Amino acid sequence: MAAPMKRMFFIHVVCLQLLCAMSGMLYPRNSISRTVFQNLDGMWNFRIDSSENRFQGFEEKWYSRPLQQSGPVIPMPVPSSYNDITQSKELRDFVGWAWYDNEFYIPPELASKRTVLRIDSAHYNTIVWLNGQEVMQHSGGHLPFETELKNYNTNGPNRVTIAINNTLTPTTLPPGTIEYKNDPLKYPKGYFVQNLQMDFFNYAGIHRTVKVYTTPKVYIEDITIVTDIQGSNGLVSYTVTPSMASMVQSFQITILDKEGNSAGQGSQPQGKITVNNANLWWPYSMLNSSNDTAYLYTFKVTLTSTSGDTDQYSLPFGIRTVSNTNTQLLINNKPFYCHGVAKHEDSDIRGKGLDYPLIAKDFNLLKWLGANCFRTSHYPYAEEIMDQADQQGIVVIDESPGVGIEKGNFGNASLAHHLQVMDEMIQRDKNRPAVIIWSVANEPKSGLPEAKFYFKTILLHVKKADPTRLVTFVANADYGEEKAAQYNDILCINRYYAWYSDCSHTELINLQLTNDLKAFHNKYNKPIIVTEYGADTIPGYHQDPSFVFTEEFQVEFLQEYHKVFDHLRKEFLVGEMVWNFADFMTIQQITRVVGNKKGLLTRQRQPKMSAHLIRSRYRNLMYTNKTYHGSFHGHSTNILNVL
Ligand code: BDP
Repeated sequence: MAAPMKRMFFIHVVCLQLLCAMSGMLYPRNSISRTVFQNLDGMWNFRIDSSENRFQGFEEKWYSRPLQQSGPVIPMPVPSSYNDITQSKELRDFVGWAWYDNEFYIPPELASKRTVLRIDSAHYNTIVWLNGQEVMQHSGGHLPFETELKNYNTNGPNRVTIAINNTLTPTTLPPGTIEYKNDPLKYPKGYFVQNLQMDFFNYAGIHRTVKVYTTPKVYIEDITIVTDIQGSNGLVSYTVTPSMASMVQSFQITILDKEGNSAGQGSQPQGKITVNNANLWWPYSMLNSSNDTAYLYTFKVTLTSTSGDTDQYSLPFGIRTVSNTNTQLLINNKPFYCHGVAKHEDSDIRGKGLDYPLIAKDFNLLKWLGANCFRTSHYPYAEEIMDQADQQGIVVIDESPGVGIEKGNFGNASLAHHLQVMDEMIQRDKNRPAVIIWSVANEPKSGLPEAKFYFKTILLHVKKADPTRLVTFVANADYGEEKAAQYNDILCINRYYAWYSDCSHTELINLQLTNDLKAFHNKYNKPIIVTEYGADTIPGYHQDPSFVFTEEFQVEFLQEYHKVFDHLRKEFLVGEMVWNFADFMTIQQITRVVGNKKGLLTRQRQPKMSAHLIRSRYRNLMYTNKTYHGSFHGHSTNILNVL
């Protein structure tokens, strides 16, 4: 790559200053008053700006006319990462602005409605134009952004142009750096590389759906639901935020059960509704014969405005509580033991693009493995994935894109952006029963003195925004060096004994891991989840006795960890998560053989030997007291039915 990047950074600064104002951003759902009338998924026109300064698109105003008039375009699927779609190495490894455009129609009869353009996620910095006029910017991948469209055509097509820049800098989340290689004997003038501080490929593009939807002019902007349990009743505290409070004539609120019967009502924008004999939301592994797992109610709001218009929105939600003691994680006041996986949004061809068959396959595999939880390592996953977790009763540690925070990433600009991202994430996922823990970061350098203020600020901010869930960052520092873990509600710890240290020596795992976890618990007196442990395994490689990278080694490695887990879960260990659910793509480097191979499954979702081990272990765990709160006698087939 040869190009000075100064202009590109300039645009980053612009993006950060003009972040879209936070609003409710309820997920677009059809109702009697709302229509998602354009789903712009499909083939878009696409080109990258590979000019020397990566700025030709702005200099020539590519947004001012159809993209194909600016030069050659190719068809690019949305949603998808663009990197693996062609045979071009330049496109796969591109750093800079990528341009998309497409057209859509807005029928004249919708002119009286509020019309919104929503992008469910684009990575990383995004600028959007409608018919050549800039309509929004957003900084950060993995989270939705939207804007009301005001000046559009009803008598012809509307052209939407989207420019996306995937450059990671010290103040983006995740952070990265651009490094210029200045030795003229080795590199051409202006040569640079993008350095990543994370272990996954920096896929880019329009990763999730683009939609146009309508609401009435006076609309339900936001809904917040917090639940509690009193005896056999559920307490549902809620706030409904209208777009223009002065224009609201009335609210009608109904809680509907699964059969569509009313389970409670309200008529104020804020209040508390008691649901008698509530069906609680339980993780599927806590199922017993008398409860309906992952029970979802519907919170239906009808707003009538002073002009006589109504807006209606129906939000699924669950009644459940989350809490902890110093040795337990509690869901609905019962001990919950988390046996699951850390995942990635990652697959062949589409990279991080939303893909319904993949979502369905992954949830079937989670159930097949007997996993009752996953972590959205290392960024918020698509809302369609989170919906499945809510519906299928799989608990989620919801993680921000704060991965790889090192020295140089603890400054004020980083902190301000991190807080903004946490707000956007909480705003999006705050009503989801599956989410029980917010993880603000993965493996930051939390042994550095500056980490203390940084994480104290973020963790307290998140706790204040949502006191109903636990907050944490996922740590890998030594317990003696750790500077910020005291602000976590629960400790999430990643460990790689016998892999990154004492490689191959599985006989040391028991001693080292036991001492380490006990020391952490003694120091902080909080429950612990081991959120990562794993070994790279090339499918089809076998050797006995075991040898690193073989399937035998992965099984032996996991089994040694399990011995420690089985001992410590009687004390303070409340969860275990294998790294990783499936193999995933990384940058090219000598420690990665076409990606990270620590999956229980291949990237194509076929099981390695270890998947069978975990499947057997997790099924057994479902029968232990710590994951299951009811009586099994005579009903054990219920568990098997849902797998
Ligand atoms: C951990 C990171 C994860 C990596 C994993 C590994 O949290 O992102 O992929 O190590 O090296 O430290 O496989």
